[in-house]
This record gives sequence, C-alpha cells and structure tokens, in this order.
Amino acid sequence: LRLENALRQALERREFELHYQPQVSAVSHTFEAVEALIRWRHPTLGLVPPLKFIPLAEETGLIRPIGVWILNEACRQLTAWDAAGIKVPRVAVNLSARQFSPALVQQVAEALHASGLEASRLELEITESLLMQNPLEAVDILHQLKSLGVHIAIDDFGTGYSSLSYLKRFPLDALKIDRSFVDGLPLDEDDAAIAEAIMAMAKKLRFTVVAEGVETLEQSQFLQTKGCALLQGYYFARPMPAGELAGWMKGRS
Ligand code: G
Ligand code: G
Ligand code: MN
Ligand code: NA
Repeated sequence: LRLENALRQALERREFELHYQPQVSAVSHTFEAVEALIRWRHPTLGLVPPLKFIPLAEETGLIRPIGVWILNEACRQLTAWDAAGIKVPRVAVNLSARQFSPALVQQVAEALHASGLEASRLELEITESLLMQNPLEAVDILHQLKSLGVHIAIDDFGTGYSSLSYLKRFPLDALKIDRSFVDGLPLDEDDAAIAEAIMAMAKKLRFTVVAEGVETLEQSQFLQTKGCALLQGYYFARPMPAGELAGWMKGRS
C-alpha cells in the first residue's frame, strides 16, 4: 500500500522520466527512431525500473493518467529535440492493455496537437495479447489511431497467442521480434527458424520488422541478412536519459 500511495503521488511530484533507446537501420546502421521507456526517480529508492511499478500501475488503474503523461512527454521531447536541431525521426511508445480503450484515440490526438508533432513520427507499441482480448474492438480502435496518422507496432512478437489471420485484419506497420528469439542467434537453430519465419511472414504482409535485444555483431548481421529493417539493443545503445542522446549521436558519426 505504501508503494501504491507513492505511485499515486509520483505524477504530481514529477518523479517519472522517460529514457530513450535508439533503433538503427539494419543495413546502414543510421539512426532511425527511439523507443521511450519509463523510469521512476524515487526520492529514496533511486531509479526504479518499470517492471517494479508498471504492474501495480496497471492493477490500480494509475496506468491511465501515467500513460497520458508518457504520450505527452514523448511527443514534447521530440519537438524539443527538433527545436535544438537534434534529428530524431520517430518515437515509439509502449501502451498497456488498460490504456487501450476508445478514450485513447482522443489522448493520442491531444498529445500530437499539444506538441505539434507530426503523427507519422509517433509509433504505438501494443502486445498481441492486448489485441486478442477483444479483437473486434481492437480493430476499430486501431483504425481510428491509423486515421490520425500514427504507426502501430506489435511488441514482443511471437510470445503471445495472436491468430495469424487477425494480423492481416489489423492495420499494423511493424512487428518487433521479441528478444527471447534474438538471444540465441545466429547459432541456436530454433531461434533462427522462428526469427526467419517471422521475417518471411512480415515481408509477405508488408510489415516492417524490428529486432529487439540485439547484443552482438553476429546477431545484427544475421538479422540484416534475413531482411530485418531495424535493430535495437545494447550492441548499439542502452536506454538513456533524453539529455544523453545528442552525445550518443555525435559519438558515432
Ligand atoms: O525499460 P525496461 O527495459 O526495463 O522495460 C521493461 C518493461 O517495461 C518492458 O516490457 C516495457 O514494455 C515496459 N515499459 C517500459 N516503459 C513503458 C511505458 O512507458 N509504458 C508501458 N506501459 N510499459 C513500459
Ligand atoms: O517489452 P519491451 O520490448 O517494451 O521492453 C524492452 C526492454 O528490453 C527494456 O527493458 C529494455 O531496457 C530491454 N532491452 C533493450 N535492449 C536490450 C538488450 O540488448 N538486451 C537485453 N537483455 N535487454 C534489452
Ligand atoms: Mn517495447
Ligand atoms: Na518487447
């Protein structure tokens, strides 16, 4: 309960921050996007990772106001980078199932409007299980989000139970191969088979593929050879505070 109360106050006290992890082109390694990842800078506990508080935020419903803050902050940060001449093409934001309601469309529209960010520079990451909880409602909400112009990606792809027939019906732009399948690349034959199958299917359905958890040059090369478009992982960069991104970009050019 103490954690719950602290979480309740954290928004007012501005204790949340977004860190950003780069995504690069698999072919050219050029910088293409960032994924926003929330952290809680607790006054005594220090930097609390999302796995320690997002589940509680989801149970208590606090994820809804926190989710609104995340959307606004990510969009604001991109336009702040624009103003500073720092070129960050796109930001991906994670959504929890509890945020995925008809109200979300208005929240996204407002975050875009308030920041002035072009909709195509915002990507929303959702999970397969979220979509499969209520596929008909999900299709409807996704179409409304798409008509705003935002991109939609399926996060942790391959770990949920999505019906492949639904993939075709959802208006999706990208699949993110879960890092559990990237781990064993290129030598583990099962991981390689799964990663290749996802990329082959994505190509037919014209989805962009993003690999997460890329930690080695070998993984990066394997994924590029098999047609993965974007790579994200410690091999390129860890998630970092917004203020460190410009330095990271400079350091690699
Ligand atoms: O940032 P980290 O690498 O510890 O992320 C761990 C988990 O927390 C991931 O599954 C990620 O999807 C989730 N997470 C991180 N940031 C956010 C966020 O802004 N919103 C939601 N809903 N989940 C997040
Ligand atoms: O579930 P989601 O994909 O949104 O969360 C991404 C999570 O993966 C974050 O916790 C992020 O810190 C973590 N992550 C990002 N890159 C790597 C990586 O190369 N290796 C590992 N082990 N974790 C990573
Ligand atoms: Mn994600
Ligand atoms: Na993921």
